[in-house]
Amino acid sequence: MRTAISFCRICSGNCGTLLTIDEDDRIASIRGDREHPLSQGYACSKGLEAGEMHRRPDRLLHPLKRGRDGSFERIDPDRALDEIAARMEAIIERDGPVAVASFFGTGGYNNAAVTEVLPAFMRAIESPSFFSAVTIDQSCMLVTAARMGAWHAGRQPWSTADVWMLFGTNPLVSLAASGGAPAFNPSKGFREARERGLKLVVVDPRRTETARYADLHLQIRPGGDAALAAGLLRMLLARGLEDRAFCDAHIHGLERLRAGVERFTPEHVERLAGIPARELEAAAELFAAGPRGCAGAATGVSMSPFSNVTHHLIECLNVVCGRYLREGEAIADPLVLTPREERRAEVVPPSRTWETGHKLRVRELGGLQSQMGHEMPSGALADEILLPGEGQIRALIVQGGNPATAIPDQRKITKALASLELLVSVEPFMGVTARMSHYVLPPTLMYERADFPLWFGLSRRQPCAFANYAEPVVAPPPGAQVLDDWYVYWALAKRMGRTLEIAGEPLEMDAAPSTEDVLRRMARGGEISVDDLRRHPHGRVFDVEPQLVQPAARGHAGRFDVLPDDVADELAAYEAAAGTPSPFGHRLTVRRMRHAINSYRPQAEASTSRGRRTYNPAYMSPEDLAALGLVDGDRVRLVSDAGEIVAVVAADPGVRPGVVSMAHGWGAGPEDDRAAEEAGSCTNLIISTDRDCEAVNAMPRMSAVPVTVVPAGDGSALGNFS
Ligand SMILES: Nc1nc2c(c(=O)[nH]1)N[C@H]1C(S)=C(S)[C@@H](COP(=O)(O)OP(=O)(O)OC[C@H]3O[C@@H](n4cnc5c(=O)[nH]c(N)nc54)[C@H](O)[C@@H]3O)O[C@H]1N2
Ligand SMILES: Nc1nc2c(c(=O)[nH]1)N[C@H]1C(S)=C(S)[C@@H](COP(=O)(O)OP(=O)(O)OC[C@H]3O[C@@H](n4cnc5c(=O)[nH]c(N)nc54)[C@H](O)[C@@H]3O)O[C@H]1N2
Ligand code: SF4
Ligand SMILES: [Mo]
Repeated sequence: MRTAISFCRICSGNCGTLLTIDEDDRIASIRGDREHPLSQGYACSKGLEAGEMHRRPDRLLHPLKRGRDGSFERIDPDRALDEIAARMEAIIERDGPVAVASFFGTGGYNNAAVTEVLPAFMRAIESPSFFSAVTIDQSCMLVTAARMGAWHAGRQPWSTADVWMLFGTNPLVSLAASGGAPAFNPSKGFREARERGLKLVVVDPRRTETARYADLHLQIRPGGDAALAAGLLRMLLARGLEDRAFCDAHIHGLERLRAGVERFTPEHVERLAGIPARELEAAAELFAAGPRGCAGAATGVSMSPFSNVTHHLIECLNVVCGRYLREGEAIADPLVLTPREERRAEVVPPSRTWETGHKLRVRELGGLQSQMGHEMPSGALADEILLPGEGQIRALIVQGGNPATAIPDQRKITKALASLELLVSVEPFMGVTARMSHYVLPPTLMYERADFPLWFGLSRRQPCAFANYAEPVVAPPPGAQVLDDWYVYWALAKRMGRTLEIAGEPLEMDAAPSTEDVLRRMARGGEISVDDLRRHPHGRVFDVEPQLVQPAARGHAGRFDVLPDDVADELAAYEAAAGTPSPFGHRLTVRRMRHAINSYRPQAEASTSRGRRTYNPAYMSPEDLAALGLVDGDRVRLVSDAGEIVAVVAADPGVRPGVVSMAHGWGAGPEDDRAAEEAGSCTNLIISTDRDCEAVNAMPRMSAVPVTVVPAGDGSALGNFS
């Protein structure tokens, strides 16, 4: 037995872990690492049981090729790469590089090297067809920054905040960092902040684990957030609670905003969002009192209808109250492994990235600029694949994703994927997308490879100047032919005679670099070297020179555009839609489950034996269940305007009546009629990408989806869809 120090890469928490490894190089047990400066011993069941993920009997250990009859056979890794490269080359030759696309999923993000190498591969083959989970996740944030502008120095941090308002996020389970809320050991982070006096407002139709820490929980009607944010803005502006000096210096269109939200009186907000006037007032007062703090949102907002205008208005709360770092203030998280970026007290003006650059043929949709490059909207991927003619996508490589389950309108996206000439999955398990792929290339798993945490090279995500490095601590299982994720793209580029560039410099293309070489290439020019970092296996908060916000550049004239025309139009359209009565009785809302990451359940084998749910229940309030004559465990049909699924209900007194709260990423695929109790139910079978999509980024309406709940009797012989 030996022990090893590492960190978990299943979700963005990146909790420090201590592994016990047996004589056969197998992970015997995992504990949370108390000496990890951020997670301080915290780890969830997924991380504690990740040893099982490495040795699950269904883990893929050899590359597979699908035959005509749909069955898979092993193929030598080099041969698989030769064949894939040759097919990509032929498609590029015939149809141009646009025909070769990639989809970067959640399983790719927690692997630092591939986040650089896959975009480098797309640049090397000159293909603009880059898609990722970002555009079906929280791309409203990118849209807001590109339409309103963004503050170059970033927001005020959690550590000095007096108030925080969270819209549609449950970091206690998701470890999502909404605008800077604690994403490392979140329960401790929230508890300690409360103890020092931080006031927390949580806006969520469900009494979540996070809402338990709230001073004020607004149990909003799903999809009501735009009305609430507009009502809050109206109240703040009417009472003169804005930061006048900041508004005068940095905002364009404040009077337009004031006029635009004028209609959102407390009565109107109550009608649209179900929030009583006294709660609206209490929230406005808490937020305005600050004086420091922030409003942040995540998937409950980004997936609801009119998500872009909603997020825009939420960010306006920060803008009008000037909740940003000013000249001379210290930045919480200076970068230590890469060169510091200057951060200035100025507005980065709106960029409207989708108006220039590559466009899809579908609705002429443009791209969004993320950390990984120019991203095309995944909500339109299926249509783009299915639309014949010049520019059609004919090959797709999926990096750690499961688009067949993750992208709404499952029937359409699976039809599109099935129509491709070449579909490749870099994927450790046989999920719905892998099963459809021509080639499946299984990767090493986290404890088998060197890595940085997810937030590598990204400032504004960590609470301090923290850095960490993981060594590979176990070997892949004996005989396994697994490849480090990034290597796949290097090997394809080499075969296609292309040179990859990282941080503006070419990567060695004659002989494959090691994973460590790639990571070293990413970490250049910082104050701390990888060698320094490796002397601190628990990770370290580096005592570096403080980084201060610099003054605005000379002559800088950027301003926040708080209510551009398209945002005003969306607000009017929102109001009209929200005020229209619906024939559907309930609203289906998104949520996360503790033991799953989207469609990925790392401890799948262990779940049944430990009594965890093997499906995604439809959580409803006990009153709603009683009214429908249902009890916990009954089957229902959930009917939307796009289809219907069978689901199994569970009572949750924390769910607002009228709401069906259900996780996505379940179900066996549209052609597989395993029961809802066995495989779960795929909510994306009843979500459309033909209507209710955002204009800019094609984000579908994935939460607050109108549904009717129909009791399915004793449900015998019902499949997971009908
Ligand atoms: N209706 C509805 N749809 C949604 C959402 C919703 O809330 N509701 N949420 C959306 C969101 S936020 C997201 S991010 C997307 C997720 O969309 P995807 O990222 O496409 O889906 P995941 O299920 O996260 O797929 C991750 C895959 O990575 C694999 N994997 C795990 N570890 C590794 C690794 O080390 N290497 C590689 N190569 N693969 C690995 C897993 O086996 C899994 O198949 O879904 C979106 N879709
Ligand atoms: N355990 C676990 N952790 C995860 C994941 C997982 O699947 N499981 N997925 C990861 C991924 S890919 C992502 S993107 C993040 C997401 O991280 P979060 O956005 O924090 O996700 P949730 O925990 O689902 O929180 C969303 C909340 O929004 C609420 N909500 C739904 N509709 C509305 C609405 O209309 N208005 C408001 N105000 N609230 C609404 C839901 O009730 C829910 O509590 O989590 C990541 N972490
Ligand atoms: S899955 Fe996320 S929260 Fe759980 S141990 Fe791993 S990093 Fe931490
Ligand atoms: Mo996500």
